[in-house]
Amino acid sequence: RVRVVDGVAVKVEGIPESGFGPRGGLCGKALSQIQILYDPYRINYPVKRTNPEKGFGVDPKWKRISWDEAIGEIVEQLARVRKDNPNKAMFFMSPGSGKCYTGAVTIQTFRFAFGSLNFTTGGAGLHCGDASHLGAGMNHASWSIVPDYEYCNYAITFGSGKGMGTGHSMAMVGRTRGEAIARGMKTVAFDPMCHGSAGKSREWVPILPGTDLIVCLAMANTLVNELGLYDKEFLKHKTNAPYLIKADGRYVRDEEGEPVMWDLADSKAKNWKMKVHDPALEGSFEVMGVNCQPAFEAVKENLKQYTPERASEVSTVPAATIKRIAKEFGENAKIGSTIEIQGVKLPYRPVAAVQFRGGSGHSNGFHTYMSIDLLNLLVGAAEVPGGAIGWMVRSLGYPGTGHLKFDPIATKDGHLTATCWPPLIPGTWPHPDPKVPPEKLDLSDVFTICPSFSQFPFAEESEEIYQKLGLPYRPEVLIGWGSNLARTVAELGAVEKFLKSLKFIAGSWLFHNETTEGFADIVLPDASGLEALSAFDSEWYVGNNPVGMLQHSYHIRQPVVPPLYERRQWEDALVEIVDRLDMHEDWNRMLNASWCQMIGCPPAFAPDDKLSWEEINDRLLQNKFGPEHGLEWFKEHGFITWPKKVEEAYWRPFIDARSSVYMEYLVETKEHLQAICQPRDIKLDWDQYTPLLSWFPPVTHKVKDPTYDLYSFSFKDMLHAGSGSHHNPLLAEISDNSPYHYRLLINPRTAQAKGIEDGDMVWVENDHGRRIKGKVHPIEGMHPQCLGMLTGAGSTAKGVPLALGKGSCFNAIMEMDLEHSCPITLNIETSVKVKIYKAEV
Ligand SMILES: Nc1nc2c(c(=O)[nH]1)N[C@H]1C(S)=C(S)[C@@H](COP(=O)(O)OP(=O)(O)OC[C@H]3O[C@@H](n4cnc5c(=O)[nH]c(N)nc54)[C@H](O)[C@@H]3O)O[C@H]1N2
Ligand SMILES: Nc1nc2c(c(=O)[nH]1)N[C@H]1C(S)=C(S)[C@@H](COP(=O)(O)OP(=O)(O)OC[C@H]3O[C@@H](n4cnc5c(=O)[nH]c(N)nc54)[C@H](O)[C@@H]3O)O[C@H]1N2
Ligand SMILES: [Mo]
Repeated sequence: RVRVVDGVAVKVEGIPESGFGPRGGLCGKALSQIQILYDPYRINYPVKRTNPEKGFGVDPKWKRISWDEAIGEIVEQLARVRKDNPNKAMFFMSPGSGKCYTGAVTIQTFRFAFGSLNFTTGGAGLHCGDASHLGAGMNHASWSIVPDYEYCNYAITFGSGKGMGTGHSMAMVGRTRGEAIARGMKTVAFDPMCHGSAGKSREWVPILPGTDLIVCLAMANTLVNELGLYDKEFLKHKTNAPYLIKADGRYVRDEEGEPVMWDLADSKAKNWKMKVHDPALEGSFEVMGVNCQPAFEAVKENLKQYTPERASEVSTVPAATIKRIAKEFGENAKIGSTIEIQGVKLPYRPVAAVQFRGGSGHSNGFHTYMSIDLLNLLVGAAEVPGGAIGWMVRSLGYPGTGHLKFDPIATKDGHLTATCWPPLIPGTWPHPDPKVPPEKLDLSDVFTICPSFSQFPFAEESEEIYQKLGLPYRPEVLIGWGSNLARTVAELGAVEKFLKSLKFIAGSWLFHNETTEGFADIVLPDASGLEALSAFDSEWYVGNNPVGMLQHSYHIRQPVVPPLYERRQWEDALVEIVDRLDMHEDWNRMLNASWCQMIGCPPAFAPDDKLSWEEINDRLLQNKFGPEHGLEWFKEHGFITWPKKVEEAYWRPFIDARSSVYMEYLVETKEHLQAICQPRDIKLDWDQYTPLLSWFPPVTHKVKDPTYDLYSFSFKDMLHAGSGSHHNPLLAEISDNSPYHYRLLINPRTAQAKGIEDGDMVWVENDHGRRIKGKVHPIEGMHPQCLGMLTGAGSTAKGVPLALGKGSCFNAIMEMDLEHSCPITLNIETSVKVKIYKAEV
């Protein structure tokens, strides 16, 4: 809610009546939106590059042009490639602004209407989501998970600031977390640094980057093999633990091709579609002449090798700590207990283990995510009160219309599948079969478990791999908004080379950044969050809605002042592009498919509709909430709420679908992918394609040269959003006065041993010779073998002078190739092994 005095916005406030937020409080980023609105460095007019040369640091020689001319050039380029091959146009967006859902929705809808398979979010997802979204999608049907803070008593985070300054729906999660702490919840943070999450937790467990996997396997081993603390009922009926597997690792399947379990109740093999009373979790059986065992038997056996002592050697976490936390987690789960909510009796499991970019952003990301989540599945703490819960994946409908109705369901092999997953993004279940030649630039049609945020086409090795796989075309045009992908992907030189290879780059931004200055041909002046209209911001249910029993809330965004100068909302410009390309039929079809049918609403758009951005928003609101709740109603009321039912919040007991403790699908995917990759000499770490969750050292742990003795990483901060917030005057002033924001943080004893003092200028160099410079600041809250720096610092863009030259750009020392990626999800390795040495000042 924004206070406007005499037409001038003066203050941003929270909305106490809405449960979707902190009930009134705000973070610094929200408060400083006013500074963005009136910043004198904003882009106010469309501009065109007149310098044909491109690259980091090149002066674009901007020339102001009219909106008509700017859209005209974009349309000309799009029309040209659409006739030739629409896939030559790649579209992009960023989650880096507060309008990310609106932007994602519209650009995705547009590119599918346009006919292109190519979309990128740059570094987004590649760093943070490939493993996390895949894992949450597979096991929870949701984009991400959090502890159900309303009921949780014991929460562990593995590299995640969820509710502590970062992560999704931070303000809402932060409030409910705060309330839980006030009533005594214990929080434990595994993190190399005592900052966002660990600094706000009861217990900080320092850990080496990339080793959460072995710690979780050791905790699972302790729970299963030592303490016998696991939820047999949950494993039997809500996971694939009882599915019978053969010696080759595959399921035993019946005549219908369905996987089977052994029902102890009547000593028969039955498939998942039948009523199985008491499926066996242990033992060995003979079914249809085949010797087999329940998957859980294999899981249990495999875990035995991961002793807390072994995990301790790798991770530096003391074995006794691993054992104690495993025991506390298991005991606090209160396995077998129930709770009554709204008169419904439900399992009560008040513990959760969650992670995000810090945990799974590694070359062992898949196994890491799944092993952390295994802790939840072992004790049955998933989508029940107190456990790990996802964002909204089940809706029984808005009561006034019955629309907005969707459910997670069981599909292939009885496995859980999300149905309101963001349209057109792969990643949940079932995974398609890998195929060649590929059609998509991100190669997610080859690496089909990757939720499509990949290093391709940015990586240096892209061309070589495209040739090996026979990708029949190359991109020419890049269009979108917001992202600063030139700097936020990784390996700056490779990204520069790719961006220079394109014929035309255009997009909409608030400020210039390395991407616009170095590479864009046309830059449009976007309207900022306070100047924009959107009913789409609440639209991404699985990633951006009230969790747990917090009531359903659907908010709109509306301009508090009209856009200043010639600024214009990007979505409004996009509708004009649809118009000028005469794409209405395709556009309306995609609006219906993605934003009506997909979420249990009737279609709302006719093929020949020619609607403005306002009219599209109005149509969608009426479609969901009835004709009396159109845009006019929402402009007056801001948001609509309705109570949540327990069956929606805690759907697990009501939905017959299973999560995985055993990744059988990897056996087949490995075979199919090997058949493609091996004859073409494409190397992957095939060992990771094992159905049994296992320890794989990340690439940083394979660096042999002992002079590279520090694990470096970057972290996010409550005050900043990616690379885009460092120029904000309010935030810049606070950051300039903080000793942490723009320094290289190391442990005081590490500094001393290296003869380095507070304020010394050093080089940070990786084992491939890439290096960056920065000023050291020693802090106690840093693992002695680590070096941390703030994400998004180190700007070189002239258009944002308050950010220019502050801090170091971590991405400049990140490697980007298959070796530095998770071979299953393609998540990039976000930790870098480095050495540091004094630099000349
Ligand atoms: N304020 C703010 N909020 C944001 C964002 C933002 O830029 N600013 N960005 C949004 C986006 S796009 C994302 S992806 C999320 C990211 O949300 P998070 O993943 O919560 O944030 P990060 O700071 O990237 O990483 C979390 C923690 O992981 C630690 N870490 C690094 N490596 C490891 C490791 O190997 N193991 C463990 N256990 N810890 C490790 C870091 O020290 C850090 O404290 O936040 C979202 N919310
Ligand atoms: N070293 C390192 N690199 C990282 C990360 C990390 O933690 N460390 N995090 C990774 C992750 S998780 C992510 S998601 C990506 C994020 O990387 P990006 O998607 O590139 O996001 P930002 O860096 O926030 O840059 C967003 C740009 O959008 C602009 N912007 C902000 N609001 C608006 C708006 O309303 N409209 C328009 N048109 N523009 C706007 C900002 O000015 C800024 O230039 O970075 C990844 N890269
Ligand atoms: Mo992200």
